[in-house]
Amino acid sequence: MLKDLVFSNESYFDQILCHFRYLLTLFLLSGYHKNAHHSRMGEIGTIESPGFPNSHYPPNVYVEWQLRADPAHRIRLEFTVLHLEKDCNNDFIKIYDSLVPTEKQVICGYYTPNEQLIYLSSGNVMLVTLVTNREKNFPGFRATYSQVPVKSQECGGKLTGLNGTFTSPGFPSRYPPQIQCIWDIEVPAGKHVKVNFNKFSLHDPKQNSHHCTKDYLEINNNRMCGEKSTNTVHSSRTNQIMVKFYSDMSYVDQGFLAEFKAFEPNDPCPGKFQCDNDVCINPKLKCDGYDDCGDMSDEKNCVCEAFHVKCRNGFCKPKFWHCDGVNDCGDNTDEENCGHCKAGEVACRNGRCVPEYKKCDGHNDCGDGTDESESVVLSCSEYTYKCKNNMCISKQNPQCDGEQDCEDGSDEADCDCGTRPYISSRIVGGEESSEGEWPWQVSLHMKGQGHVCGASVISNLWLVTAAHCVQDTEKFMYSQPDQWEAYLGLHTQGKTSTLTVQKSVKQIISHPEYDPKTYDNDIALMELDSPVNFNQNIWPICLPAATHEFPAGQVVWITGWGATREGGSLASVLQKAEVRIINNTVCSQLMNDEVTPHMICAGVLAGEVDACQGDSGGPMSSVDPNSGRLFLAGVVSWGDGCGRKNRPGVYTRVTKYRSWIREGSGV
Ligand code: 4AZ
Repeated sequence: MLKDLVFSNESYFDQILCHFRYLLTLFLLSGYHKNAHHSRMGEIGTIESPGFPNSHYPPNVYVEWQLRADPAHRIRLEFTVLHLEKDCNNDFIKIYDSLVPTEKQVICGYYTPNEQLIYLSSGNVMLVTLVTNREKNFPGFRATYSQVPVKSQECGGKLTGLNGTFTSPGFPSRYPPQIQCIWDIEVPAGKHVKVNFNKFSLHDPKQNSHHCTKDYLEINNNRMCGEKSTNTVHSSRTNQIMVKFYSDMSYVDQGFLAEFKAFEPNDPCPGKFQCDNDVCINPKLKCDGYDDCGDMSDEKNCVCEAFHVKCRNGFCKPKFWHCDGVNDCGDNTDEENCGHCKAGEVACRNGRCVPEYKKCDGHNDCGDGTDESESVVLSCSEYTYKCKNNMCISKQNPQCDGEQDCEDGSDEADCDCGTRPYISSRIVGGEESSEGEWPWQVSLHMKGQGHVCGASVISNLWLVTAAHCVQDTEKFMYSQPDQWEAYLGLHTQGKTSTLTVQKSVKQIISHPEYDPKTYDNDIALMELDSPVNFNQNIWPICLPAATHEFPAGQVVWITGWGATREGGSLASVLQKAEVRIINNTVCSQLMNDEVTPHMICAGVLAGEVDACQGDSGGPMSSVDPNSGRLFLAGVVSWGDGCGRKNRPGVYTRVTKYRSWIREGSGV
């Protein structure tokens, strides 16, 4: 999101340097284009990068668009498509709150919005520039501009009554620079008032969120900035509260959406549980093992039940979280007595235990490097990553993490995967995804039947799916490539866009040891009849190395158009759901000992969130915490119904098939 935008509030020297760089850029550029537009009331104009949407933008161009509005109006600029090179030093757009590119107010960057991307000017002018360099040109951007009366976005004032909402000016657009608003909120005498933020995003790369001097919100004399969770509540001790919002001339963010509510001072949460941070929650959520308040206060002073682990610090956590590799208690109680390592010891990946004080002491005490965060070159084992030159390193999941660990750089080769070039805008218990959020997700249609299975894009020619999707039945020849149509870049079934590509299938390679009785080795490769051009809705996911670890407890995402409840009908819009990896031993106990080492389980053991019929073959995507890239941790395979309690979904463990995939597809 906005974290990718870089704002420069330059010093005088920086400005001169910047201006010099700017002139040099113009000198070196092959194309220099200047456009001027005046927005009229009620009209929406469009600006787009050269060649858009038919071709990628050209190399070495500087294009500028001067946008003007009538006096007392702001320019509203909304990006509908934005797909530039990720490195902001190479190709970038800058948006200025003036007409010349020498002013301080600069917003620059590459962007992967998952919300609306709208900018407002503080006055009636705005300048947009696009600079591209020689290499790597991408599809570009399209944006609409219009004018909005400043008056319609006036902010602040007196708010009265029992409840109401207020927002930063223009929300959900980015608020304009240089603005100040003061809201005076007053509820009936005798009551107190609380303000709850449903959205709060006042991020500025030049501002520390503990010291808010640039853009901030002030409430009860407390300044807030940065990002806040939706569980942020401020209460008054009287029937009044004052809220002040300030934005400086630099970087802008999306702002906030706030709600105020009067409450009885002696009963702040009628019928609900009051958290220490003044949030009110459903009383059923107290002591359920989850931090529903956001400050853990609903998980304190609990009496643990038989299905709980009793943490020393008083928390109760579901028993299934015992020894899942995640310190759920906070004091590690749930990760103790998990086998052989004693308290105060580190468990090495190779099964050894070493004293905790030996962690990061520069010695490879485990022997496999687990206790040292830096890469150590070792003899190869199942716990090490093998570089192309056959050297092995100890670092966990070093692949495409942005740091070169292998001497030959092979851990950082072939890394154009697992990112989401652009996000605009079943699964049981999920929610609708945004367009472009899962660009590797494929919908496999059987001719005459429509959507049957999911798949994942791993290259411009190859997909990974489940073997059980491509087995013949009495009625249908699912193993025949000519029976399938693959839809890439699809969001809503039946609604193709210019970014959707339909491909025929040339070849299907089902795993030769797929066992239809046990679902062991439930994986297949599909070759498209011709290479697909990647776009913002079509992009490959990274394949994990054989030694990549997806530890129990890690959050992963499942996506698909499968049934939204057991026995239900397929989803029309691509659904997503967040689940956690479950330890194989625990999973096998829950699933009748039917989970093999070639499988990986994930789910929410409380039920309700799961993959279901029609999601099969689709991805279980895991965000690598270091690089932010998504890796294909699993392929939706089987389960006992959908969303049942203590019945997680079972997925094909992709790490087990890394070399099989390479042999079959070359990827
Ligand atoms: C299926 O029938 C299916 N709950 C896929 C996943 C799950 C259940 C059924 C997991 O394709």
